Parts: sequence; C-alpha cells; structure tokens
Amino acid sequence: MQVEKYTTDSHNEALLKEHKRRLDYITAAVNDAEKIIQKLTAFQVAIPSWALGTGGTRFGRFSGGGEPRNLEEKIEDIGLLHKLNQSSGAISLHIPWDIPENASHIKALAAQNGLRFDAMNSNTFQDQPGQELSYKFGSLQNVNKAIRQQAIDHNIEVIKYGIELGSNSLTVWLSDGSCFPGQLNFREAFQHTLSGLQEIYKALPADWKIFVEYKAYEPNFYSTTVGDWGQSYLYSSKLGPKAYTLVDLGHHLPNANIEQIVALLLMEGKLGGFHFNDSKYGDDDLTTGSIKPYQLFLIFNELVEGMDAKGMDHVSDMGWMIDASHNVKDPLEDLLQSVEAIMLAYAQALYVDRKALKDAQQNNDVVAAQEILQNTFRTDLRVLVAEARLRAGGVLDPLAFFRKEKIREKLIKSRGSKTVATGL
Ligand SMILES: [Mn+2]
Repeated sequence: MQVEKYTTDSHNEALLKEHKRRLDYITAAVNDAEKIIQKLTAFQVAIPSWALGTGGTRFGRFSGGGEPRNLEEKIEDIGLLHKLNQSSGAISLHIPWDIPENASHIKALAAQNGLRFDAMNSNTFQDQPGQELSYKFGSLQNVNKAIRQQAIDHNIEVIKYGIELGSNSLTVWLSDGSCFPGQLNFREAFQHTLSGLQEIYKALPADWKIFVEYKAYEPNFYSTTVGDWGQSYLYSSKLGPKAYTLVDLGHHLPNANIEQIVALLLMEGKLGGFHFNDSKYGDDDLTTGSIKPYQLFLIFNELVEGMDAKGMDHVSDMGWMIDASHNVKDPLEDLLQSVEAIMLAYAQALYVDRKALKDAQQNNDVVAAQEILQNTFRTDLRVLVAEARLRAGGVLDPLAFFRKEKIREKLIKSRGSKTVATGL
C-alpha cells in the first residue's frame, strides 16, 4: 500500500503550527530535549509477522478484513507503519507461519520498505500439517528422544532461514510443562530442555544470540519448564555467552515486580530481548501502555539506567519487539498505539534526573525519589516523540493520518474483507 508524499506533506503542514508551539514550550521547560529527540529518532521496535492480523482467543476470532494474505503483504503493512512513525523499522519472523520461500526476494522487499530482520521465532508449541511426531506432551522436554530431536532440528532450520535473511538472533519460547501434578519429572524435563538448547546453541553463527523466553503458565497450567526469569537465567547462563533471557511483559504471575527483574538481569549482562504488551489479569497481550503506563515507565527507567551502567547501545544491544494480540482493534491502529506508548515511556526514562534520584536514594529521601519519578512521568513529552518522527520523515499524527487516508478501507478493497492472516 503506497502512501504518496503529498498526502504526508499536507498532513504535516496542517499540524505544523500547533506542533511548533508545543515544541517550543517543552524544549524551554525540559533540559536536554534535543538529546532526547535524537535518541528517539534512532530507537526502533520490531513488529512480529503474526501481529498484522486480528487476534483471537480460544473462543473465537473476529476478522476485520484487509488482513495480509502472505509474507509479502505483512512486510508491506509493517513498511506502512514504519513510513508513518519511523520507529517500526524491523520485522520478526515466525517459522513456519511465515516461511520465506524466496529469501533474496523477501530481503529485497524488506529493504525497499526500510526494514531489517529482527529475531527469528521458532514454533514447537503446535503440530504442523504432515509433521511426523506430536508436541502434545512437550518438545525439548519430551520423554521421547525422537520428539526432542525433531524440535532441535526445527530450531536449527529456523536459524538457517534467519542467516539467509540477515537476522542475527533466535527466540525460543517453549510451551513445555505439565498440566497435572505427577505428570512430569521436573529435573528430567529441565535436563532434556537444557541439552536440546545446547544442541541449538551449537548451530548458532558466531555473531548470533539466542533468547530464552519464559512464561509462568499457559498452555500448561501446573508447571512450565521455562517458567520464570530464574529458570530462564539458569538456562542462559549454562548455555554460554551467546544466550540471554528474554522478558515478555505478559509472562509473569500477577503483580510481579518486572522493573526489578529487568534491573538484575541487566546487571548480570543476561537481558537480551524484550517483548512489549500490557495486561490486566494474565498474558492478555493488550496494547502496550493501555493498562499500566506507569509500570511501563518504571521498566523503561530501569532499562535505560541499567543499559547506561553497562555502556550498552539502546538501539542495537537489545532485541525490542511488540508481542501483542488485537482482538477488537484494527491491528495496524493497535500497533501504532503500542509503538507510541513505547516511545513515550522511553522518552520519559531518558528525562529522569539521574543525579537527583541518586542523591535522594543516598539520603533515604523516599518522598523526593517518588517526586522525581512521578514528576517525570507526568511531564507530557509526546511532542518530542512527534518531533523525532517528523525529522525522520514520518507524520505528526500517525493514527489521524491512518483514518483520514482511509487506509484500512483501501486494504479491504485490494485484499478483500474475508482475508485471515496466519498467526495467533
Ligand atoms: Mn513473547
């Protein structure tokens, strides 16, 4: 779907005067606004190939129409998002939902859309048509060696696809676990999983990373073999320097202190990837920042502080991705909202007065520490995010543009109203 330059130009022109007024106000009030804008311009969040369609639950799925019918159209959708916000310049592929049949063609198409390939995602949580052995009782943890081998081989195949596309990381999320007490020998399940991951690790190219994603429960409801950050950390430290823990915001038990988890993993040099979403009750996969924006800010506060303490590059030293599902919203509008929330939380974290916070902590001044964080959170920095977008060639108000240009209607017209994208 092509967006003509004159449409973005006239959109920006119409909003420019008010934008400048707000920008002047905030740059006068905020120290280092220019530095924040530059960091925002560089920051990119990957969009997974399974997030372009309407999501569903086990009860149903209500497609909105115009969904991408193949990988090429998914790349075009992400290219469109990136064109509007200039912050979605990467795609994360899921195998086998989105196998790149012709890698050089897919690579070229992504490049045309200004996208690079983020982490590759394997799938041993479903049985595929024609698959010889079933993952019903787990993949890498399975008591059957042949099933474990099948899961190892699949992950190695995913790495091969990733090499062809120029990706440099593999995310392994296992649904392995048990639904009932007694079903599983925990130690044996761990050992099997570890040796499977070790085989996959051996197949990684020298400059690749492997991310071990954890999840507290679902689809298994009694135990999960990579159930929390401690277990993920055990695997990633036993595997070696190319292995990292991946934090998905929705994969914790209720009220877990995710900002503290992030801080400690960064301290140990073992946080490699991050999946954004939001939730009220479980792994709800809702729009990032829609339920707990303050928590998102607190997490970003630890991310920025922890990465700076290690001298890490905010853009390239972490795999940033949205991992959400869109049950009732237009997926593209939902993704625009998520990216906006992420950029805003990042901007706020960059704006925290580190020295003042450190002083408050050293003096046990609890009130001052809270004031510093909450004053930052309550400062409206949205105009800095918009300015970064504008400078990079995007539009001032992506959602308004999407609606005014009737982009979904155009997609339905060209793709049809009954299309269903592969994915969740
Ligand atoms: Mn995830």
